[in-house]
Amino acid sequence: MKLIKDKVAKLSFVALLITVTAAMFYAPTASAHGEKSQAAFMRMRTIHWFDMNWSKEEVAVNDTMTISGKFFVFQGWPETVDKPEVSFLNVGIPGPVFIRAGSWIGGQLVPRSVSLELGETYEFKVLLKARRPGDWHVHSMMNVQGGGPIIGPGKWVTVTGSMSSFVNPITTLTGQTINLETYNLDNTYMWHAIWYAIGLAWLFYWARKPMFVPRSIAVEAGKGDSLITAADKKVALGFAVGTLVIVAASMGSTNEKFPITTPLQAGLLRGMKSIEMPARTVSVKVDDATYRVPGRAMQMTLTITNNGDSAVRLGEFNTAGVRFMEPAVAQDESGYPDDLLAEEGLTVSDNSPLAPGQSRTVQVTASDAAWEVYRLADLIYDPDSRFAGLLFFYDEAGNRQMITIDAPLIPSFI
Ligand SMILES: [Cu+2]
Repeated sequence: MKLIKDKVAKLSFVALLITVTAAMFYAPTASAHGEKSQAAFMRMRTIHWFDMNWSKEEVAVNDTMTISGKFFVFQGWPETVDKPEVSFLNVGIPGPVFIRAGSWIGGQLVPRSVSLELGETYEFKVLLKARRPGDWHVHSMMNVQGGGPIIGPGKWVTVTGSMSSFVNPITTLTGQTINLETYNLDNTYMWHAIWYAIGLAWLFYWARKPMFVPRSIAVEAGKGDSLITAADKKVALGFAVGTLVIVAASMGSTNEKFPITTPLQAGLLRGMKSIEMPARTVSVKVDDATYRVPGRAMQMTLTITNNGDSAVRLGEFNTAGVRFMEPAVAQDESGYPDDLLAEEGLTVSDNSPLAPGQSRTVQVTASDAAWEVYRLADLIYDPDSRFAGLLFFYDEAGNRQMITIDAPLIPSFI
């Protein structure tokens, strides 16, 4: 009976091993990446992405496209998230369906982390080369140390062609041209197989002996030492010495084959060039803001003062990549993703041009299903229910001015 139990235990162990191994090799394609489950305050109060442009909606394997735009590093950065002192400009895509061929902030190449300043606006561009065919949701993204990935708006891009034709040629510093996609792949497979086989041999050596229950009984009876024989010790020593010999020999031959190597480059770039934004001549005070849950609408009372020399009108409210437009003043012609664009989402109780020197209190409503679809309304369940966003004002000449707002949001359930 005990023998059968032990056999069952062993078989289950092997089955578990096979399952875990299989799971490592099985990775189903994910079509979205949880952008909606990222806390709303993270998306609304950290990095504000705007003027986004995806250069193509369809791209063939090996062809390139760019995501470009601007981002504003919100000055009211939440206390619970680390400041963007070590940040990395990235893209949010489902796995390596594109390769990032280059990224720039303020025209400077940023292959490494950068330090960003709160309250500054930066211009960015990411060059992508298509690798895997399919429909992919392509986002901009900022990885912030201690803050996690902060995702920007996403747009669907179709990659056509065949992945087998994908190439990624680079020239090394020693003048050799290699295809990174397949470079030394056989060697990689071989080493995985070797270490896997050694690991399996080690497991099977010990698994053929009594396991779990008999072992536990022996240890409890104070006979734990008798479980390991002199032969076992020799085998273990053989494994240890063999491993060291393989590592030393292969390291020696690799050093001989590749005498020149450089370490992976890391470090921090400081003093990134930010954009000089037009001087702010409009000031906005948020008197109150409520979110009406049944109407999926946010209502703000704003007191707007125009200190400039041209009359202004409110054209857009942008938060977490969702754009609420006042169609009489501003329309989108950039092909912004539909689900993030509320073309008629912004209504202003009195949006007649506000003359220079004048001040006016208005009711502004931003309504769209996106509040719920993008789970921005979850904000109201936060212990610190604050919202933030960008307001865009336009003067008579069509010049745009960006104003940030940041205020508590009070929910209304009726
Ligand atoms: Cu997405």
